[in-house]
Amino acid sequence: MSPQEVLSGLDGFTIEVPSWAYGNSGTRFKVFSTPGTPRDPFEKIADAARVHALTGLAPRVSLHIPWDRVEDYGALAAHAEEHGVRIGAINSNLFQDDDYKFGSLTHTDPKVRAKAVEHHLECVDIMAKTGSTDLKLWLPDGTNYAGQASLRARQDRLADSLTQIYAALEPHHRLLVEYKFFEPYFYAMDIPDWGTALLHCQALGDRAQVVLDTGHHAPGTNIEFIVMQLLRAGRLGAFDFNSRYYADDDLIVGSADPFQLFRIMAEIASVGGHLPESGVNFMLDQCHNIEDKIAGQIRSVLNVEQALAKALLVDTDALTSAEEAGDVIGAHDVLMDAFHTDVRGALADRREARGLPRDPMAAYRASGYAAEIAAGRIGGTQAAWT
Ligand code: PSV
Ligand code: MN
Ligand code: MN
Repeated sequence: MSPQEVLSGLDGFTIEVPSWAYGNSGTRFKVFSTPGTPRDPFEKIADAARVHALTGLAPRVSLHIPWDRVEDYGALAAHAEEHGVRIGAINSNLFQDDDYKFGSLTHTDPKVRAKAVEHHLECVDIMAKTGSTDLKLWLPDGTNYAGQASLRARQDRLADSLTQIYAALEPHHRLLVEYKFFEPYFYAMDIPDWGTALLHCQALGDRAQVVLDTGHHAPGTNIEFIVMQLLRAGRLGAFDFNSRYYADDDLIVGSADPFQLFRIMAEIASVGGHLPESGVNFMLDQCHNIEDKIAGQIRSVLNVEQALAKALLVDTDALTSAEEAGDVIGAHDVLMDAFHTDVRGALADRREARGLPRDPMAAYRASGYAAEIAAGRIGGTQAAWT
């Protein structure tokens, strides 16, 4: 097959961008503001639409409630459509309320749990108004000290809360459950790992699926193994892509370890998990504190595209033969050949053939958009929870 034929495997592949990547966010230390930062969700969507217009890869924007609360969600969805994108997952927020000091969906007090469930009902309502089909839940609950709370009772209360949330979904909605092994609590998170997330999803039903955030694992974790296992179980609902050196760094995906991103995408591509019908939502979960936000997002979606392109180049027949023959080095070489292939020219050709700029980053820089928003938007807001 020619490179262009192989790369036709990218047709239909899309990446969802987070609204919070366009706002000022990203660290519990100094948050550096960028000139032109959006002042409201409408402007965040306008910026996200730029990324899609230049790359053809990012037609959806995730919202985060309450950061993206507006009066008229229909108007926000219409605004997105006018800009050539649409609303993606609705992210709930359980980590900024004093009532949740000792837990939200796991809290011992039924009133606090009811409040946390109610917040998700608001999110489901927003889904109906915006056409979103994914409700994404990252549970920040956990404990700092052994004996602080009953680990088991917290799981039971969580299961009950999740059941109420799941019951509120419409038939075409999914519940995406994210896990994280540490932070904001450090002894035990209540959904620390993919096993816990999977068990809750399996108890809820088919439309409950796991979100894998690449920054939410201990150093050295073999993430592609988890990807494979969740795909086998039919429960890989989504990715939160980002890059990390130390913790949950939320940096540009593929920047620290492009090889890891390739290995993940190779697992995905080996079973067609990149195809739209697989249902895996490839989202970004990133913050851009010192770099230009729109450029950061362009680089991110291009990094994911590039990793997938390389993954599609893997000679699967040769790989299987080598694996079955016990040819350890031969099999590894097949994978590395694909990884070492420079696909940038072929991807530029493909973009050009689709009426997109060959070099989206250069096109963005030449467009004058950054200067335009810097001049037009004074006082961009702090978007996040730093
Ligand atoms: C916190 O770790 C976090 O980064 C989670 O990954 C969520 O997906 C995100 O915040 C937005 O709520
Ligand atoms: Mn995440
Ligand atoms: Mn995170």
